Amino acid sequence: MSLAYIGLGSNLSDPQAQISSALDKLTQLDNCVVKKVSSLYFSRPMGPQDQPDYMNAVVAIETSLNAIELLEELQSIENNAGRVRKDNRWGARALDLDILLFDLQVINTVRLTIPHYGLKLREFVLLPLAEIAAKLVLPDGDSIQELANQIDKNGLKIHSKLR
Ligand code: A4P
Ligand code: MG
Repeated sequence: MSLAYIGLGSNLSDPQAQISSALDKLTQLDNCVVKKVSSLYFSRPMGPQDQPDYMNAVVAIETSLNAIELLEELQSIENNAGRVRKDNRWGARALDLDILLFDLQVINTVRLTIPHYGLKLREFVLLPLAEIAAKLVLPDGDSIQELANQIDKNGLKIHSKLR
């Protein structure tokens, strides 16, 4: 079994409901057990500012899938949430599910970059991750808690409990 961390984000079509329903779908996946769930966070958009604010969360799952198989499951959950893949980088979306970490694996292929390329630069990833995995250390030796302490919060707030 592997331990993976997944980042959830939404800023369209009732973000809170999107994230809550994505969590239900993750819970229902065969070969995956949701182990930890962060709070739901309210965050300001990274990237274009003419889009709604986001809700973000991070969950830890134990899985017998490999990283690519997990990506495929996550993409089908995104597609079922009505996500339309557009060529608008960092634009608004109903649901975004990113694999942040997959054990201590380092993967650099066309389809997958793990750890996620934005992990260390995003307050809406680092703070929820530190909430559920304060002692986590990245493959390069950096501590999640230290990165979370250092990053600019940019208005990030806990909105509510997710579970
Ligand atoms: N891919 C590669 N590595 C991964 C990974 N670790 N996890 C590939 C998931 N996917 C990965 O993804 C494009 C391709 O990335 C996939 O086909 C997969 O093979 P996508 O979900 O279609 O595209 P995207 O998410 O729009 O791409 P991008 O540019 O990576 O978006 P980001 O970086 O996720 O940013 N502001 C706030 N406050 N909160 C947010 O959550 N999110 C974004 C999106 C912008 N601003 C935000 C937030
Ligand atoms: Mg994505």
